[in-house]
Amino acid sequence: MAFELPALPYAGDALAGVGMSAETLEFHHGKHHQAYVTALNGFVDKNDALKGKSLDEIVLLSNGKADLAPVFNNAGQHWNHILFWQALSPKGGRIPGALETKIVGDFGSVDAFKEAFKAQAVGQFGSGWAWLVLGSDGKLKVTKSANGSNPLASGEGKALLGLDVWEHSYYIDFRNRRPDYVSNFLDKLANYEFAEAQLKSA
Ligand code: MN3
Repeated sequence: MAFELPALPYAGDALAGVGMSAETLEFHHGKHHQAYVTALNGFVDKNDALKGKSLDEIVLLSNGKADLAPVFNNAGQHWNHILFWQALSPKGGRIPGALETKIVGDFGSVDAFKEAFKAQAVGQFGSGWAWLVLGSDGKLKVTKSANGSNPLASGEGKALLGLDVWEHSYYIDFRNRRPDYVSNFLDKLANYEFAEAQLKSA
C-alpha cells in the first residue's frame, strides 16, 4: 500500500486571512509534500526491508543510518507535514482551557511559552522544525529539529504542535521574516484545539 498525500483539513484559501496564502498552500502541500510522498514510495518500491512497514516504523528504522538517509529525510518530512497541516486552523490562536492550564504550569505563562517556542523556531539554523512536545516526564517542552527529523526520531516525546521553518513554508507570505511568520503562527494560525487533543490522547 503506497503512502498518499493527505487532503488538507480546510480549503486551500481558508488560511489566507490568518497569514498563509492559497499560493503558499498550493506549493507547500501540492508540490513539496507531494514530492516527499513520491520519493518515499520510490524507496519503498526498491527496498524489501521497507515494504509493509508503517510510516512510524520507517522513520525509526532509517533514523541515524547513513545508507538510509534519503529514506529518513523523506519519511520524516511526510510524518512532519501530516502533523503540520493539522496544527493549522482558520480559527487558530485560541488556547483552550485544559491546554492553557498545562502551559501555564510548565512554562510559567502563555507569553513565556510563546517566547520559548519562538526562540527554538528562529534559532533553528537553516531548514527544520520547531515543536511543542509532551516529554516522558509528563511536562511540556519546546524543541527544534533539523531538516526532516522530528520528536519521534529523537525520542523527545509526543508532538502536540509542529511548525515548519523551511523557507518554502514562509517565503511567499513573509519573505525573509521568519520571526514574523513564527509570531503569526503562535497568535493566529496554531490549532491549539488539535494540540489539546494530542495532549489528552497521550
Ligand atoms: Mn515543508
